[in-house]
Amino acid sequence: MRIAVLCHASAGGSGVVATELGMLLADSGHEVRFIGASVPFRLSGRHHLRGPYFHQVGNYAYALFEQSFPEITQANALAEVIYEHDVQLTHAHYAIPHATSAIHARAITGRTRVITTLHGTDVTLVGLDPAFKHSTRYAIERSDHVTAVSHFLADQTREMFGVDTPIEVIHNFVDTQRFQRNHDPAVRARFAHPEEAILVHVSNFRAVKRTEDVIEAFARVSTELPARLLMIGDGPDRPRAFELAQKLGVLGRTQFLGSFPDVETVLSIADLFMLPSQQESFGLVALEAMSCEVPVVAARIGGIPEVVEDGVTGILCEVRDVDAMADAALRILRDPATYHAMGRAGRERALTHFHPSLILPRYLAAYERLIPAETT
Ligand code: GMT
Repeated sequence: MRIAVLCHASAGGSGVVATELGMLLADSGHEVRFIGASVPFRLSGRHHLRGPYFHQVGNYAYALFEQSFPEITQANALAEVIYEHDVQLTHAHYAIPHATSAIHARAITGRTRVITTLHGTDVTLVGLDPAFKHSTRYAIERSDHVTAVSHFLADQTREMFGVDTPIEVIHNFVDTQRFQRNHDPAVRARFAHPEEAILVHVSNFRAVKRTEDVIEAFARVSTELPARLLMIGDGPDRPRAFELAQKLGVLGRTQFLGSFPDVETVLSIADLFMLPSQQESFGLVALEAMSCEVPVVAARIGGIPEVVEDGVTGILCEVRDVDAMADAALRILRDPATYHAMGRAGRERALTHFHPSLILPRYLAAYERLIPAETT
């Protein structure tokens, strides 16, 4: 099948899912083309002659225009790729602007079917803003098929937008080969002494991630046992998290490692993963941690309970309840039996519920319903 993919290139779960899915599809013989302003974060260095291919959307500036029009330039670039490569199906990850661009390109070309995957804030936050609400509803209603990454998100979409469009829930997946425990003490030694616990947080440091709660919870944990905190990613709240670490006297035990694509190098040696988000439609990075046998302490919010099994693969706490999160972390880290059992259960859950071999066929079946096999 000839497939175009639109996604956000910046470090974030929707781009990760789009990229990993595109790689899997290309590996199984499909012709996959990413179209965007820049190469998606995790695709960097991985697209090659056999695909997935990357087509860049130019940034067109003209003196008369007060702003650029990425939705139009992306739709135009997609239309070009559809004409040149006879693209049959466009998979838009995140409603805005990708689904609207894809629908626009479909109207221009009279070709391609559009499948939209809703990821989170495209529905729960930004998509609901009056600046985007009508366009988001239009994108949902006019896509040929819509999927959501959790039951929570599908329900929210129906409720918030009052749409009766069928929404298929296809959970995210994790590459369990890539995300697995690394037992090499030398790798661990790069970040901590053997007696220290390693706590990790990964996000794009937006307000919804509540990164300061990670710092506060860690400050309490580290008064009780030797520990290090590794903060991975970057975004608007990073300076505030840094300042709080300084203020609470834990900066010496905290490393802000910035953003990099191979987060498994750190997750694979972690002892605990923290995700105190205020909103999270799925929590892909919690799944990646589970796949690395890392127990998760997270907020009981959104789609997280569909991923992290409370009391089994981690502990869920109320949003903002930093004390409960610190207690949960201590309970896990102080009891080796609980720690190992949760780690193993997390890995098992990743293998049995979120393995690519379970999820890829779901997407392929959706594609094939739109593009029957005899026309490919
Ligand atoms: O919707 C967002 O905030 C952005 C998006 C991203 O690109 O990081 O995150 C969402 O999609 C991920 C992949 O499906 C999910 O794992 C995240 O939970 C979800 N984020 C939120 O709902 C806040």
